[in-house]
Amino acid sequence: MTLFSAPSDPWSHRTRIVLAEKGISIDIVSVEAGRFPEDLLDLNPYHSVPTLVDRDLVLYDSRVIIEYLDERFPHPPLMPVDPVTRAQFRLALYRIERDWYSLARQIDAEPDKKQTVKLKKILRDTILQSTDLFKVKPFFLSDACLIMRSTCRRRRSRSRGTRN
Ligand SMILES: N[C@@H](CCC(=O)N[C@@H](CS)C(=O)NCC(=O)O)C(=O)O
Repeated sequence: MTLFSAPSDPWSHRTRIVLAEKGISIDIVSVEAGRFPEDLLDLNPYHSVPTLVDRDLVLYDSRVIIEYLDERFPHPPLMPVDPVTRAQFRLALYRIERDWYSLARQIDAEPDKKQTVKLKKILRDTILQSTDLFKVKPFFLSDACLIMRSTCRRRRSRSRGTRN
């Protein structure tokens, strides 16, 4: 399995968090935005990263890739079990995509430095406004939200010099 991924691309990052959490071994092809290799351009009509190649299957769009990985490698499961929490989880992802990722995209595309500083401040403020959401439960949304939980756990173990 191969993942085309860009080092500063948040959509590639979230795909790689899922790969790491599930312990999936994969070849990572690191590409630079705007300088994609021919094989990636041939595989993906939208010319975007992340792009996953699993034998004959080619997937693009991080959400599509992440859902495929979660179904193909079910352990540990990243989605909660009950429909209400699943829906809340999807809604939270949708809001993060609309409110945070859209700003990240604008920052990336903005040529003017002053405007970039402004946009970064808006993004920082938007994230800070959400801190109450993170305080509601010990981990984002619920105990079932494994992506956040494992990321936090991984960071803690790293700072303690242990891994679990
Ligand atoms: N909704 C897509 C967004 C992917 C996306 O916009 N990726 C950017 C990251 S740089 C990209 O590949 N842009 C095309 C380019 O830079 O040429 C996803 O979730 O994968």
